[in-house]
Parts: sequence; C-alpha cells; structure tokens
Amino acid sequence: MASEVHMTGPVCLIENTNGRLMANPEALKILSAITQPVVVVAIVGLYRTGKSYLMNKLAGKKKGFSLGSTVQSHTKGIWMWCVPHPKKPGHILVLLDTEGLGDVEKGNNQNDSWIFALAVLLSSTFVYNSMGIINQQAMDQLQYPL
Ligand SMILES: Nc1nc2c(ncn2[C@@H]2O[C@H](COP(=O)(O)OP(=O)(O)OP(=O)(O)O)[C@@H](O)[C@H]2O)c(=O)[nH]1
Ligand SMILES: [Mg+2]
Repeated sequence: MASEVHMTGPVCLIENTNGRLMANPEALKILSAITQPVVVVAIVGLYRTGKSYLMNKLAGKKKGFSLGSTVQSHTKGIWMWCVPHPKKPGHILVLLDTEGLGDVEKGNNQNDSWIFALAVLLSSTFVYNSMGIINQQAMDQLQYPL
C-alpha cells in the first residue's frame, strides 16, 4: 500500500545561512518516503510580492507558508509542503516557496541566483511571480539556469 504524506505545515528544505545553502535532512527524509508520483510547483519572484500567500492558496489552506506583514523580506531559503494533489488522485503536490529576490538589505545577487536556479531545477512547474510587467532583469534571471 502506498504510504501517505502527513505534513501539518511547511518545513524548510534549503536553509540559507550566512550566504550558504544547505539541504535540511528532515525535509529530505520526508521526500524520500514518498512513493507516489509527484508534481513539484516552485514559485520565485521579487521579495514582498505575495509568493507565500499564493502558495497557501495552491495548498488549499488559509495558513501554512509564513507571510510577512512588513516591508522586509520574510521567507528565507526554500520551504516545502507536500499535500495530496487536489486534482490528480494518487499524486502528491510538492509546493516550494522561495526566498524573495532583490532584497536591498541582503544585496546578494549571487545567492539570489542560486535560489532561482535551484527552484527551476527542482520543479516540474515553475511560477515566476511578478507585480506588473516582466522586465529585462526578470528575463536575465529566467535565462541564468539554462
Ligand atoms: N489582499 C491581498 N493581499 C495579499 C495578496 N498577496 C499577498 N498579500 C499580502 O501581502 C503581504 C506579503 O505577502 P507574502 O506572501 O508574505 O509575500 P512574499 O512574496 O512571500 O514575501 P517574501 O517572503 O519576503 O519574498 C502579506 O501580508 C499578504 O497577506 C493578494 O493577492 N491580496
Ligand atoms: Mg514569502
């Protein structure tokens, strides 16, 4: 019988500490225990643009990924939440919420690019969240992992 995934909330998949990215063994354990097919949706975009809010909507939950209420960057690293797929029976939806890009206080473009590239490489569906138009900076970032 296929094992069930029971995550009461998101866990950190990639920790971002002092500019270094590290996988969290606890999250890897959860992933390796999944036996069903997965759909992996990752969201990336500028900081403070409603990424975590949108991911909670995709999870079908009011609460889950932590939301910020100030102008400061909130999500750090990459967070993961595995839930039963709402439309595909027997599939698991793996939601990846990422640290916002372009934080002026952080000012680390290289670290931003690593997070961006990881999200592209890990996902089967990649969401680039933007408020307003998609500009040249966004196009450059989208091309970087290629
Ligand atoms: N009314 C409304 N509020 C939103 C919407 N999207 C986000 N918000 C609010 O905007 C604030 C910031 O949203 P977050 O989801 O934390 O933004 P984020 O892009 O994850 O931010 P970082 O983690 O810093 O990159 C929160 O207070 C949300 O409740 C939306 O579509 N409508
Ligand atoms: Mg966030």
